[in-house]
Amino acid sequence: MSKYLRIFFSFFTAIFYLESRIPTDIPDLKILSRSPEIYIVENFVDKSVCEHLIHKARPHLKQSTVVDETGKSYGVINSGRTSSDMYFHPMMQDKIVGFVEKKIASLTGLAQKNGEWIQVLCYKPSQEYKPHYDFFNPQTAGGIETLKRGGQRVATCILYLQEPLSGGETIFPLLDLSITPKRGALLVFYNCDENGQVFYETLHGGAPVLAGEKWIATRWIRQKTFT
Ligand SMILES: O=C(O)CCC(=O)C(=O)O
Repeated sequence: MSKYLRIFFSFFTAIFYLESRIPTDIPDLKILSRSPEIYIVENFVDKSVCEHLIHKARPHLKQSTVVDETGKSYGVINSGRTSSDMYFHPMMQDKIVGFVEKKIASLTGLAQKNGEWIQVLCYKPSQEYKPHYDFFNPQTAGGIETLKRGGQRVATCILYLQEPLSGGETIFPLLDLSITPKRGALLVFYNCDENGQVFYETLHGGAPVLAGEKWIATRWIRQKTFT
């Protein structure tokens, strides 16, 4: 490669890295995709944090729902999402929940106040979340309603609290990516750019659990303060 070509490529690469929202110098961080940005941080929290979140969440679990496209209610039961879940709404938050929220904000550089309440999910054998998008559709009444609460979901952060014995991978079918849950690891992906332009490659889901129980905590981060 000629000297000029090399200079051109180094310049281009430098610009690309400057624009990336993937943090640098984080131990145990593995980049899974640069566009859209997807990465995982192993050992993000320790076992005691995972166990605490599961213990606190367990008595409050209810059948999971999805955004109601008609905008009439907050959530509707959908055969594509068969897990159970609960939200750590402000009345239920404690030191550990605050610790996780702060740690995610510090990793991503995205303000803590922009995060939705952490949601803990439990999948039992055969339960799954079929491929879907986390960003809201501004063409539907439900999408318009949810967008009012802080804008688009810029990032999704999935903290693995307990790995199932088998199955339950987080999958990105359009990117041919499959992530095996590992307790304590945090998966982060960006659903849109800074202007809210969505990334259709982020189609993702939770594959059916085949044995054991899978527990995760999800933190979605909006463009503005979540209300
Ligand atoms: O269960 C998983 O691995 C994926 C969860 C998910 O898709 C979500 O919370 O949006």
